Amino acid sequence: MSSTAGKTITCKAAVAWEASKPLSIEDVEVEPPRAGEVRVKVTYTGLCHTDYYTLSGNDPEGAFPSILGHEGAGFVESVGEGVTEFKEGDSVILLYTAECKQCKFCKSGKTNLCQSVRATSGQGVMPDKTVRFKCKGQEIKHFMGTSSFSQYTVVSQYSLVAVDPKAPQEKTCLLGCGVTTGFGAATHTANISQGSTVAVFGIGCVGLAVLEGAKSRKASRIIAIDTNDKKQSWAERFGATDFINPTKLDGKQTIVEKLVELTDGGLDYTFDCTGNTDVMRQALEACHKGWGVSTIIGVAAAGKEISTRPFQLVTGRKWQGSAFGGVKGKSELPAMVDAYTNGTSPIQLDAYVTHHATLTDIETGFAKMKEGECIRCVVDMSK
Ligand code: NAD
Ligand code: AHE
Ligand code: ZN
Repeated sequence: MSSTAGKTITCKAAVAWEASKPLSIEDVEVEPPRAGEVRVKVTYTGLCHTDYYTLSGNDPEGAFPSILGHEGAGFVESVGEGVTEFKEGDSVILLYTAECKQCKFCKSGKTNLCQSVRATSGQGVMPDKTVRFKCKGQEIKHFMGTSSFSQYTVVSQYSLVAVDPKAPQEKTCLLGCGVTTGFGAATHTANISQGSTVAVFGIGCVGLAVLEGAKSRKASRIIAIDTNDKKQSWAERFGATDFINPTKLDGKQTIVEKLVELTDGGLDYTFDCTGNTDVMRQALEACHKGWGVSTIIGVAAAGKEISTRPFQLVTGRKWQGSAFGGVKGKSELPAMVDAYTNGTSPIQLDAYVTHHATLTDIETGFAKMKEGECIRCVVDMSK
């Protein structure tokens, strides 16, 4: 048993005291895990746009003060009463989309949206409705059931998965959100079929992973769309056959008209990876009449709504969404990690990591992300 088991641990964490304010590195107290919970020493976490979105105050579920972060990996430090699936030292990836294998959703075979802890994680509390973090005498909320911006975090036993300890956590942390989300949206949610045409709007981490998913399904044409020209070489490296910057069209055609012309009536599959509701509409309307399917992955700000003429749907286009790529974390991440370690993965995981930061300078990492400079910034939580 670890020397810290059963004791409160004081460690560093990036605390979001209030919306739209920089994160503050603080000493936080992390209580031991209670029944059904696991305490994890977080080694690495990716920075995802959703963390920034919540910090900016645009998340209806945002609660402050809180410890954000949901793309984390680390080691089990100790387990609470009744936890048999994990032991001290296990190498784990945190799961913001939990998997309990027992709830109606998990048992349905129709969705990855386990609801065992969803209501409480959305409120920033543990399943017993209390918190495990304290700072300066004040209770600090959890985030997405993970809170990976802390050197130690406590999560439900349903919100983590053990993976091959040989896999480097500075890379596998990305499987906790962005990469799995994009790849799974292409291969699970949309289930792209061989020979089909695909358009991906927004070539960040998520969009690149959609491209890799489309490539792995042998799509015949994969069109990447981004307002940033620098994304062209990235897109091509990850499987795009074409790149369009919609701001550089000659003015005679909209992006939808251009795509419809290029693909003889529209695409078989489109994906929004921007979070912009106008782009979501473009993605839907660029789909082929009769069968095109558009998948929304981007997270839109509070108050934003999507719209289109119902005729678009009446005439056979389908609109759907995807969370965590439709992937069941406990059931599927271990094999994704194994494919990475044995060199058979269709995902170029290492290439997604363009920037590094330490916990102490996590704000610099956020700044790079906001400037659109990085695909993923991975934070070393030990420094
Ligand atoms: P990112 O910011 O790295 O990438 C977004 C890309 O979209 C950028 O390259 C940007 O230049 C481009 N873009 C912006 N406006 C555009 C426009 N009008 N037309 C075309 N391209 C445009 O973000 P990311 O990390 O790849 O995440 C993408 C979105 O997915 C975010 O909204 C994020 O919150 C969301 N997300 C959702 C899930 C999920 O499970 N549904 C998981 C992870 C992330
Ligand atoms: N809290 C927001 C919704 C945010 C959202 O849609 N989150 C995505 C994951 S983003 C990861 O980077 C998701 O998985 N949603 C499904 C779920 O159960 O949260 C809001 O609008 O309230
Ligand atoms: Zn994310």
